Amino acid sequence: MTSSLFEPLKLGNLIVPNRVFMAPLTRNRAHSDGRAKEMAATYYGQRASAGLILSEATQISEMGKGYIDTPAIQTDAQVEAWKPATAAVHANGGRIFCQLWHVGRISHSSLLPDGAQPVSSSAVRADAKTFIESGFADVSEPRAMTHDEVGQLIEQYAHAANQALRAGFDGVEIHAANGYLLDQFMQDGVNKRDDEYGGSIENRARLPLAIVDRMIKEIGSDRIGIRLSPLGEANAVSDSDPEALFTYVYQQLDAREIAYLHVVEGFQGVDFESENFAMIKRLRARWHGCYIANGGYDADMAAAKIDEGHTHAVAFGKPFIANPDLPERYRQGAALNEGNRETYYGGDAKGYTDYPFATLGRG
Ligand code: 8OZ
Repeated sequence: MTSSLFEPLKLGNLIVPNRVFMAPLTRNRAHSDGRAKEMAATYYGQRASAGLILSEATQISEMGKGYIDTPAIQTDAQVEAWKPATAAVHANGGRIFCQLWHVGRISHSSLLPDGAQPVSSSAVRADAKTFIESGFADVSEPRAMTHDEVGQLIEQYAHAANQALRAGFDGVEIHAANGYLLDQFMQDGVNKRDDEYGGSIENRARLPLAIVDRMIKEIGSDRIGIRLSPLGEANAVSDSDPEALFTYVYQQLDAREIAYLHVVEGFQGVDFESENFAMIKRLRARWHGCYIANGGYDADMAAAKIDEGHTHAVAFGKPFIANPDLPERYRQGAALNEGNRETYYGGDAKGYTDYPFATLGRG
């Protein structure tokens, strides 16, 4: 039943051995200066049997940080800190892309250099919370990025893409989903700009597409994927016509022939019979490259949607937290470990690197 999960797949310049991908998972276990910790090497190395690992969201700049203890990749020290993790994945036969993010307005001044105000497309505060030293807090009031700052941001993405390859990642995924900065530019509930980055759909899509184009020049289209969430379910983004917006974005990305499109098809899970999924399917028809689906799939749902031609691979989140050997468990139909929610975000090795394997092997 689940055998289609174990067909190899060509993805960019890689051949991946299975379609059980590890979704990007924020774990808040980096040093406060954005260096990944040593134990990240154990964690990612344990999960190397994934067809592809998408790393936890990783900041491209100091202003891109929105939560405590998330990793970054802009400085050389941060590159050095990632090397043991990418090396461990490769030593165990795996592949890993670095998910590059900038949170935009989903941040708090206490996390930013000199207590700076977060930046966004426009000065519109999100009705959202983040996690800072003292616990959950409302996000801070943002200011609109200047036109010059948008130009600098594009360069910061290109720099981060290079740094990611230097750190040993096989490629990068642009995080343009879940209400973070690039979504704040695309969706008109947030973007109220009157320059070339605001207004029409073409203008609102300009920044993410400019980043893709700049990164293609830097590292080549084969090493670039992108993550989108057209349903706009997270972090208080909204759009007056999401289907029109994302139809354009999918078509524009399609023409650029990047390695893959990764779609959050449901933030709290996916209902294949829903109106939401009907839109996801209509959008899907605009994209001809490799597609990665995400959103509470289990092994049978994933195999069915691969067989139907809806998706090439599925990114699994929660199951990969608690099951380092998830592909093998799916292959055997073995029982899954339950994850402990209390250790999802922050903490030490407990709930991070201590979940048991079903089989003998990597530990
Ligand atoms: C959970 C907690 C913090 C961040 C996302 C990067 O939603 C995240 C995230 C998820 O894409």
